Amino acid sequence: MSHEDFPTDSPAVVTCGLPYANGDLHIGHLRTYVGGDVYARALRKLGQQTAFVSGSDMHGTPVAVNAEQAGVTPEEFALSYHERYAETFPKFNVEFDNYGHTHDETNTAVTTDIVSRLVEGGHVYEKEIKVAFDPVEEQPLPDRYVEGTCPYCGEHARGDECDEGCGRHLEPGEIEDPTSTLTGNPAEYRDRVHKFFRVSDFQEYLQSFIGRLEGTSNARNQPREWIEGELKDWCITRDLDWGIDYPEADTDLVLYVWVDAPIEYISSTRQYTERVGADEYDWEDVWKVDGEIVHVIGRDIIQHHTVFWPAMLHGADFNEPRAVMASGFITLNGKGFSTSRDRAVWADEYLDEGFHPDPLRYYLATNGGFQQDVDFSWDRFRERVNNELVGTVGNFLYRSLLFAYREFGGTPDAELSGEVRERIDEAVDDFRAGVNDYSIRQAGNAAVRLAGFGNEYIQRHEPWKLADDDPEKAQVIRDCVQIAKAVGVLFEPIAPDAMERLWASLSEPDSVHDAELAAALAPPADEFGEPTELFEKIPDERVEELNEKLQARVEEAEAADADDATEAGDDADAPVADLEPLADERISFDEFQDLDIRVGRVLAAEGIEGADKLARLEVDIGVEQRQVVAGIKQLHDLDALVGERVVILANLEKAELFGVESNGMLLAAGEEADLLTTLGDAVPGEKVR
Ligand code: B3M
Ligand code: ZN
Repeated sequence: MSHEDFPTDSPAVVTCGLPYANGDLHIGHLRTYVGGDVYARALRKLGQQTAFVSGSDMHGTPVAVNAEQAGVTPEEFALSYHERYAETFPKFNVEFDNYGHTHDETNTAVTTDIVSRLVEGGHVYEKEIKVAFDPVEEQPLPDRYVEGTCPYCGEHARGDECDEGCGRHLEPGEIEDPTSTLTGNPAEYRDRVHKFFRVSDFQEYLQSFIGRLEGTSNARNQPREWIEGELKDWCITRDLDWGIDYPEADTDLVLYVWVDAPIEYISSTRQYTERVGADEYDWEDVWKVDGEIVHVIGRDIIQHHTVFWPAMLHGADFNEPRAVMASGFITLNGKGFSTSRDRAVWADEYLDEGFHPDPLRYYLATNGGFQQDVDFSWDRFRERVNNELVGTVGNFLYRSLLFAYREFGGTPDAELSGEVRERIDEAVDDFRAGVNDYSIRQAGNAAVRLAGFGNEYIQRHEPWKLADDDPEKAQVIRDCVQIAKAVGVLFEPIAPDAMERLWASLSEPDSVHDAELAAALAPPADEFGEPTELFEKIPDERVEELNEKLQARVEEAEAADADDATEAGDDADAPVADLEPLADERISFDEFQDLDIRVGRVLAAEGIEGADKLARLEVDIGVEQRQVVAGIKQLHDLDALVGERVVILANLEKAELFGVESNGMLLAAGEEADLLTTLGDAVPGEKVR
């Protein structure tokens, strides 16, 4: 791996976190897969050789528990979901080069090899630990078979993760007040011998790795705290029948699901090579020599991908990841998705309602930065489809190509103007920068902005008012056809199907999927036919109907499980903020006026040494420059904040934090310190009222 800008000479692999094969997919899941697919396509646009792989996560208690409830074997259960996923992804144009699963022969072989290498390297040892047992059923209770209290934050936690509190991975034996999720019986801890991966061997390595890691800032910053503190060793075996056997004849332990799951990234790449041949794409080159490995995941599994996984790869002599892109969660109308309450927009449902996949891809990829939480609502969906996809992109493409077709039967004979050439170059640069910044939103918006420019350009020149023999008419239309072609190239990662249709309208001989950035400025075909409209408006009534359906469904599900209180634990796929009650007491307007709140612009931001959470910011608030200290070190990419508009409480009394004076307070919302900014162009120093 090079750490040079893409495209590089090394082959890349883009992977998506493996979905547990244990339930239906909803659009919250799709965010990661669409994100990965857009990113892989965008890399190819740059000319980067890229494979895009994933697979189903078949093992572990998330599958075993659900299979048991369904009354079938875990294998049968997981395979049936695996097959469904393999069919569903292509329907959203999420086109994996290989989609395998963790229970197949390849993954069993690769996992056994990697674990054996770790054992040979002396990184695995045996230890007696306490594991939870159901004393009535005489059954061990690994992972999701047990719930209780998180020892770190005191919140309710389940199995191997503190899913409602601090998000930490929990080792066997760590959960306090354990009870069995199978029977509700209080569990007891018993001694068992298990295998441990000595993560602490890799502390120094991980510290240097994290300095090199690219990707979204949450994935690069969050692990610092774990890696700088004491690294705990990791229990890699479980008392379970379902999984890959620990490679040692005299144990009946299986490997912990989080060991063989990421290894599927490698196995899936290998299967791809087995299909296309090593001359075309060599998995060993990628994973053992110098591949550009990019992992696209949900933000709840950052620790696995930035601590355990790179340590395993390094210990087994494999390449390290170049980048981790961790997406935020999706909420639905401001609240968490809830599979058990049926408060979700299901992948199948979206398609059954007759929607095309491209608009959803557009929404998921560009509605917020990849690492930000994004809210889905049918209203917002309609708004973005109607205004941006139809209003900006579709409108420009259709009107300009229709004009070209009617007046010239294709591309008029004229030179491309300097202004338009430059504007297309700018869009291409913007796209390329987006890819190198791991921002699919930026890459996607480059095309939308270019189409916006096209609309403005055609409006400015009003070619319909020009005489047929006026050379300006041919010129303007020639320019517009080129803009349309460039939009086709740059928007393909987001809307592959619509852009393929555009490509056909332009009589391009090859597929837009294979077109690289240079095609944006390559001459368009002289002749082409009548274009078709590429995107469809969503009528208001449709949205009302969809909202009503969703609400009715949620009410029905809530009524059905009103007295079933035991489910609370696995309810929210995305954590919903615990909202504080509204303040009882009112304040007067005068009291509000006492707060001197100002717009500011960040001039500099850096972490305070020795402090885990604190950062020091220099903020221009118009009248003067202020130094403020804020608890955002791990929550934001500090470099990226420079230049951003923020909101400051300017007349808060000064304080000293970690020896640094804070002269004002940065305003932010929620646990993740979502920074307040302004929608318009307020300048530093303007008062907020
Ligand atoms: N199967 C799903 C999750 O925890 C889990 C991902 C594995 S990625 C190697 O989101
Ligand atoms: Zn916790």
